[in-house]
Amino acid sequence: MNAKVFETNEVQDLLKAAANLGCEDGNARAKEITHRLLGDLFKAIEDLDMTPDEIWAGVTYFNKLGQDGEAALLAAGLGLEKYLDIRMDAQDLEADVHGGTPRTIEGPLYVAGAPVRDRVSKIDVNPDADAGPLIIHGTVTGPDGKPVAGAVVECWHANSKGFYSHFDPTGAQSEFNLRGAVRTGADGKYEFRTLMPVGYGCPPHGATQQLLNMIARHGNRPAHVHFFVTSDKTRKLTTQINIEGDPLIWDDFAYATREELVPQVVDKTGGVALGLKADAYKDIQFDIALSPLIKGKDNQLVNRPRASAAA
Ligand code: MBD
Ligand code: FE
Repeated sequence: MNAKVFETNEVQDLLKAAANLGCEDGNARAKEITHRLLGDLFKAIEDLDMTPDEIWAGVTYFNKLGQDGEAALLAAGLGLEKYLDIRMDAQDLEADVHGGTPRTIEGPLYVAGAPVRDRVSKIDVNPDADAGPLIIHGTVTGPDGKPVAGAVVECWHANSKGFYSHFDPTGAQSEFNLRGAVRTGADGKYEFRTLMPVGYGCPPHGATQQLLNMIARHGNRPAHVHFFVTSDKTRKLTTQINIEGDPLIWDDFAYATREELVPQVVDKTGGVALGLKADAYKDIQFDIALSPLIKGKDNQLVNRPRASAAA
């Protein structure tokens, strides 16, 4: 079909009616976004001459996406979440905010409510025969380069199957396994004693993987560890580290890898004295530099619905 209808009054009026632009009631921002997104979709349907079959396949896809609870997973996989980071990075440059540990995406698997401990936390609760011990530690510094006391470092990561507690389809993990929070002391230091994670893969029969299969992409992430770092005097940092040597480090389906976020993994001994399950362990030093509040405020704090549980 070559007939062009998008620019006709009939279609333009339909868009305005659908977004309810003709009256003052309702949320003006919601109307603006609805009008724009719907218009962009209508235009794309015309430009690409999408068939009714394709449209209904897409509508059906949204139903499956919701049933699978994967909308936020798809947002990560399609680079939408990365795009938000690119925009925040650019806003920082414009506002002359430089340096500090780079942000990278939060992802959909955070759970609020992990127990907060002072300086050190052992966060592996469930045994995991296939995972060796790992210590992640470092110093949190502020914009002045000095250690930050009272910063809260939260971390969360997958087990040796690539599954996260709270979202584990096998039900094998207890609440907050491999999730923890540590408050720094005067020296700004934090430490997590845990087990080595393995990379995540999208649920093989879920909506996200279904789309990725159609476009010949994989749905895997390299092994990684997530962090939130908060303190009164700085902006909240959302970031991750990747485990050095993972073959997917530069092939992450969620585009979260950044050069500064691949710290060295060092072999160490003395784990038994530290309460680890073996004497030989892997050690990662990840120092965290926080960025300043802007006019006393965190200008980029992200509010999104997040899972929570009681510790
Ligand atoms: C993850 O563990 C993750 O971090 C992201 C971004 C998406 C899916 C699973
Ligand atoms: Fe993750």
